[in-house]
Amino acid sequence: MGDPGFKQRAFSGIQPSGGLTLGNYLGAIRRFVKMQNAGIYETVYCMVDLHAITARLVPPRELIHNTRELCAGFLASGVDPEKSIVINQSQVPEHAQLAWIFNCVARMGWMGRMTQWKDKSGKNAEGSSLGLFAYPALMAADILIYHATHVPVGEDQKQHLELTRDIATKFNHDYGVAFFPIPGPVIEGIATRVMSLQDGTRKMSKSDPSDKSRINMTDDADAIAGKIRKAKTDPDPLPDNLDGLADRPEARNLVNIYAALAETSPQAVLDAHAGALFGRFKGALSELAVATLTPISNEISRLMADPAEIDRILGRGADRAREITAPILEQTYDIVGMVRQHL
Ligand code: AQP
Repeated sequence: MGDPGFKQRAFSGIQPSGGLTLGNYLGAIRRFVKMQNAGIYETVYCMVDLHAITARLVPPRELIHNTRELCAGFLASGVDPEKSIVINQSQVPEHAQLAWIFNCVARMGWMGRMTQWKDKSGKNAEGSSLGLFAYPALMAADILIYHATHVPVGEDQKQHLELTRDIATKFNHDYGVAFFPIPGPVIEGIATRVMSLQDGTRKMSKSDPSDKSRINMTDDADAIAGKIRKAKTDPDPLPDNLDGLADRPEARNLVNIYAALAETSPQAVLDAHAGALFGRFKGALSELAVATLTPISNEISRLMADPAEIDRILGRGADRAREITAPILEQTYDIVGMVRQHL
């Protein structure tokens, strides 16, 4: 996986479009930390604030708060700014500059086929922002401005990553170069798609209008327990094997969440809880979720008490990032034929 001709570098980002959810944590951040600590990759992790304004106008104060809180969530979960480059997208202007070049490489038809565009624009494509339509080209730029080879993401981002590969391939082909790597997704584990607590067929999401549908990483113990208690389930006991969860999306989701939090397999969860009714299983899940998440939410609160320190970390991350991104943008401009003054 990844492109063997390039340095092993992982890039991933999360939108500060709302508070962090358990889906973001299990599907993305926890794996960011594993990749950071694997000692194989250079890792770059990003608050993608330019993406966060594509779907709706986020009030400026809210965007600032969300971005700092997201950064605090990264750090509280184990992302270490000494080991990883931690940045805010808008502070590294080469992301948006390369995105313009990619807007001219990507085809309208490619963008129109993206399921996220279809889902988020819904029946109102005419009234949606151009930024929402062009979102995947900016995402491609986020990744390729680092020549990243690996991208840890949840299942929902797989299609966008395929488009990133298409853009890199077309750029290389059109200009007759082997300049951009063809990055590979890192989608592994049981929590690549954490579902809503209220509807097991929909992804848990920060922008779901119902707060009961998700566990926020800043929820306290009572809120976590209350949401798990009210999570939609069915009247049947837990089965003893995975086939027994086939047509029970809500039950499967809670088993998967338990397994992901406990870092075990869904079958091992069933081995321990087969025959239990949901009242009892939810109690065990609450205990596990509270024990795992409370230290993180406490640490987020501690970090948020010193916003200047968060801004300093992001500023330093941007300086380190630009040592990589500025030369890659210059080389891209050279390839494309933009006149530069080389000193
Ligand atoms: N439910 C989920 N299960 C597993 N992984 C998830 N991710 C998001 N939701 C889940 C992963 O988190 C990373 C960051 O996602 P994002 O914030 O850039 O956008 P998103 O996927 O659109 O996440 P949300 O929470 O649904 O945000 P909104 O509501 O603003 O659109 C990605 O790696 C994603 O796969």
